[in-house]
Amino acid sequence: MAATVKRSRCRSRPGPWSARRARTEQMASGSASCSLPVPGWWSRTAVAAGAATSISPRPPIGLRRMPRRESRAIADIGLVGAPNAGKSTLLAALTAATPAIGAYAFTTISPNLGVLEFDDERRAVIADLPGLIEGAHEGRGLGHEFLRHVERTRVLVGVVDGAAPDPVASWQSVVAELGDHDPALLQRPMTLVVTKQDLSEAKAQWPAVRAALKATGSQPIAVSAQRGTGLAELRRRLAASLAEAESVPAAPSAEMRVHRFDPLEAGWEVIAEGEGLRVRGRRIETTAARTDFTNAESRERFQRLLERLGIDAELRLRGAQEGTVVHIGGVELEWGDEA
Ligand SMILES: Nc1nc2c(ncn2[C@@H]2O[C@H](COP(=O)(O)OP(=O)(O)OP(=O)(O)O)[C@@H](O)[C@H]2O)c(=O)[nH]1
Ligand SMILES: [Mg+2]
Repeated sequence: MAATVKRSRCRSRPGPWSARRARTEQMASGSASCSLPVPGWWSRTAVAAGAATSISPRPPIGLRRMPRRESRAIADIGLVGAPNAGKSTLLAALTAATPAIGAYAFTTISPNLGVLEFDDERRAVIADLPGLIEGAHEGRGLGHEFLRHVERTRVLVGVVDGAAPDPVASWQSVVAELGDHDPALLQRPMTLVVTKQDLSEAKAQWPAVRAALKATGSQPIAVSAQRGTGLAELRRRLAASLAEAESVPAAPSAEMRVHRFDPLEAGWEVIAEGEGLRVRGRRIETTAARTDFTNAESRERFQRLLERLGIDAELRLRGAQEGTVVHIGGVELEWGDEA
């Protein structure tokens, strides 16, 4: 049975990654949903990919809006690579997680999460994602689903099987799938590891693999997840990548923002979408994406912005009522009635 997490666990804590950590730790433990009975809101938060949702008691007054499906980050760091590359083994080597590991493709079909602890006591959640095969961006091998998991991480670790017959070609096909799905994924900070270096095939190929990957602008690290070699360097790089990711806005690449004509840059509009409504507008979408809906103060701030911009009133005019789903960027909110 799903336990209800204490209110304080759902509050953001100081430190760059800790608020997300609070939520993803719950997901990692597979346990709970945040229940934050704040006036004006009720909370129903997806706790893990495919996990059941839970609904907190309704507040006595006001409108209720809440995220219907959590579309924000599942983890700070995502491990990406071809099937069987060694992603789950790497997760197990870096964290206390105990994912299934197998000498065959698609051992992992939903993300495994672990908590990576840094020397300075910071922590980050790391997700071992299912393997990507050629054609993933067209949905092959559950590719669409797997690529959506990749979207929901902030920095990436590319895991290259150093003992594969052609490690570089196999990695390049993963890169192609990421880019075909969304070119912005390739703009994310990414550290490349070439793993299985305890095997003689991997050791023999390493100089050529390193040279080929360096030629593409990467600085690959040789690791053996089984022996633990190279992991200290990987941790250092990840700490730096996370710091870099914190300073980069969560929006698409700067290039897209500069060149794209966006009539809604400064304003917003409400349009019909399926049986629900969609609010479009750069500012409101960006704010929605950055709002931690598990945090009561953040939710209230977001609500005040909806009211201040007049979006709240427009939604009512457009017929928003009990159960209407309102999409804002990748976030879904459910409209509740007024008490
Ligand atoms: N010798 C050696 N074998 C490794 C290493 N890392 C992974 N393996 C082996 O490679 C195989 C695949 O490992 P996994 O960690 O399950 O690979 P994965 O990338 O998670 O695979 P999928 O979940 O199927 O995408 C297993 O047989 C592991 O034991 C390593 O550092 N050294
Ligand atoms: Mg795996």
